[in-house]
Amino acid sequence: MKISVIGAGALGTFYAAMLAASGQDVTLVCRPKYREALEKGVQVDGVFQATAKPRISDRPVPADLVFTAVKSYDVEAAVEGLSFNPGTLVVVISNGLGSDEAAAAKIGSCRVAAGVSYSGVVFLEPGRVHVAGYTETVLGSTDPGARDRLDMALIALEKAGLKARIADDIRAAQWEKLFANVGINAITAITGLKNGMLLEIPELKALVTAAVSEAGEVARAAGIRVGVDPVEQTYRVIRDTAGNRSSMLQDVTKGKRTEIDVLNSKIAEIGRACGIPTPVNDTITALIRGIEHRHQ
Ligand code: KPL
Repeated sequence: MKISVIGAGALGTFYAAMLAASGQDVTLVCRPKYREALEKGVQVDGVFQATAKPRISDRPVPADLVFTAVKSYDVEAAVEGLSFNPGTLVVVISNGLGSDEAAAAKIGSCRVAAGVSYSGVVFLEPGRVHVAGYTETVLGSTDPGARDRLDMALIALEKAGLKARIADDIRAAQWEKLFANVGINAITAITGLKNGMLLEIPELKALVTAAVSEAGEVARAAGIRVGVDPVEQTYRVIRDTAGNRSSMLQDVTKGKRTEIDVLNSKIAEIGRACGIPTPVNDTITALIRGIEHRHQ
């Protein structure tokens, strides 16, 4: 089976290295400027250790299983150039809501699954990442055609030694992860702190709790049946990824655009549509917008 991983950021490098190190046929698709560095090999350290030499390409290659590990705002462009065989499954690994639906609108929902990744992966340099904590990948699709192919992705991840499972209700699974991202990402990006500090500083713990409680109310109003308590779930993810620098903290440190649109801002947007006020998420969104403007 041919696997391709699109995106050589923290998550893409992590998945490509783990899959290739387990002997699977993997191509890591990256931007041309990273090609030379990645051709020397990729390396994971920390909780997982792996070195591998996946094939490197600066354009999409035909594959049976594709993992996209790009930012939510780059997903549509990433799937646009793909070529498929009749059984190809594209697993869109992203934070927030809507990326898999955007991919499905471009390439057809029967080819698209969503991947929810709980992975404390830190990008060190092109080809090198550090895993600071617990990792798990939850897979699922709302399309029966894609659901039939999910085992292919599950088996590939398990062969790579990665914890993975298929969710019956992928939308609920995305919301469960969204709660954690709403509580962690922007507040760590604003404060510059690692995830674990959010439970150490009482005022920040209260802020996390307020942001996630709002998100829980919005989910209920939107008719999402989540199987977890939003706040407890967020505290659990904070503990599991305590040593991690969140992806948004890594983005603002590099002066990059953040994923606020699909996280706290998305909660505010759905809240408005459902008539639920979200002052805490509105404020957090405004602060991140300000930080993004610093770099323009
Ligand atoms: O998904 C993450 C992220 O940083 O985007 C968590 C789980 C919060 C780990 O840092």
